[in-house]
Amino acid sequence: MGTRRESDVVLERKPEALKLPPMYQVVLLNDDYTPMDFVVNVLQEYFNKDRQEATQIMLKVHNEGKGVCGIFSRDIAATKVELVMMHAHAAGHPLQCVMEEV
Ligand code: TYC
Repeated sequence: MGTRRESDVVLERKPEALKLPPMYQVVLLNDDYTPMDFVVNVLQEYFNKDRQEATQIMLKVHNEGKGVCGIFSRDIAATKVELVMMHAHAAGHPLQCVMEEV
């Protein structure tokens, strides 16, 4: 109690159990070969976007190099990345999809 000296200050860590789990954004990367309509379909089928929002995200990726498709728990994000990559590569497209901690 009383006056706190600088040497008394401790950094308190949030108890582990109360921390929220980390979230991950799934990101599409641009390339020169994957057709635009294929990317729009991916956004509709795997990320539940309507055609208009899917087109906006695809154009953002095309113009800026990357774009966020959605934010998920780690397992859901990893599954989305895997499914999108399998679908793209099975169709012969070099589309890249990655996850990044938010
Ligand atoms: N740049 C591609 C084209 O001109 C379109 C594209 C958009 C590719 C988004 C990948 O994640 C991507 N056909």
